[in-house]
Amino acid sequence: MSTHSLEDRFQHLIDHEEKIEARDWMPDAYRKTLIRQISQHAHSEVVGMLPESNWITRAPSLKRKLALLAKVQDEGGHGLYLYSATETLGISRDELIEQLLTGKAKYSSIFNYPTLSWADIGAIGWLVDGAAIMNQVALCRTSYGPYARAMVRICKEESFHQRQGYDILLTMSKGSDEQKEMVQDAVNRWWWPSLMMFGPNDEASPNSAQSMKWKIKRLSNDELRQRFVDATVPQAEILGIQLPDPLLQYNEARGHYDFGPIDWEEFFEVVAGNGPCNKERLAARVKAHEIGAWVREAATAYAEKQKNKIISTVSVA
Ligand code: FAQ
Repeated sequence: MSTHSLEDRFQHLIDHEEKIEARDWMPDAYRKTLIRQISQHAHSEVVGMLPESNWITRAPSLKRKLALLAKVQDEGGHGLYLYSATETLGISRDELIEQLLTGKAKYSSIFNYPTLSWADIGAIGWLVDGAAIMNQVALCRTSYGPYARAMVRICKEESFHQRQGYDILLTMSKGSDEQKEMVQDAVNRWWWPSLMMFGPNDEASPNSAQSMKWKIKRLSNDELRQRFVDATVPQAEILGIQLPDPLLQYNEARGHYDFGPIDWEEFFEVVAGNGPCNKERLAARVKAHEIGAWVREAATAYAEKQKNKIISTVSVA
């Protein structure tokens, strides 16, 4: 079949809501876009463990510690599903990790901000996992089968994460004045970076048009951001806190909340590596990789031993 007719057939499958699987023909650019997006997503999950793990030893009760520990482990698991999904596209795990550790690959801007108080753990669950779910529910219908299937399980776990975060904030918002102030302070710092997670405005998003045509993305960056704001404002009212945006207001005519301008200069600075914690996050991943070298070596030696055992059993037989 000519490349032209292969492309027609590929687009026809997508237009008819069929999933593309690893062995199917796909245009190089589709493969490349998926490797970029899924691996950035995997890196985000793994780097995303760092800001929260910082609070495991300081969680205020055994119950909170257990929930946070489970959440951080879940994020590691999400990274593994997503690295596996990326590998189905013909790139090795080693290459992907190398791209992260050398700073070549991106990961979500949000994880370059510090966690200064226990309320930050609540704010991450409520806002960061909340934004992640908004984006990832749409990705359960993405056109690449292995990615879509990984997202189904991830979304179930993210929804628990969002609730545990909200529960932390709800408890604190019924507590002392000092606790209420901690909640407000955390939300003041996490609100705008959470809106940035959805990526640049649609007109400034170079990948969106093609990714929407291929149904890798099902909703645009701005559509998802708007849905997140609409869902989150009523939850902030229940907490009794102010979202840090004087322009936030319900627009009857649009049926949505209007919100103020996002500081895109800050976003691009963070993505370029100049956020408050970029260097610290990357250094932590490099250190973990170095410390874990013996585990990889031991696993490789064990696999080699097993292989030799099978070969000698077969040759004796
Ligand atoms: N940070 O043309 P677009 C989580 C880059 S998981 C850094 O719009 P696209 C779970 C983008 O890569 C959070 N870079 O790009 C958790 C592109 O650069 P490139 C991660 C960003 O791909 C919770 C350039 O800007 N989620 O939170 C960001 O069509 C709590 C132009 O942008 C995912 O990765 C950003 N925020 O749309 C874990 C979801 N936004 O590569 C622990 C999957 C954009 O061309 C604790 N990804 N860029 O040089 C997606 O849905 C998409 O990739 C978007 C970006 C929507 C993020």
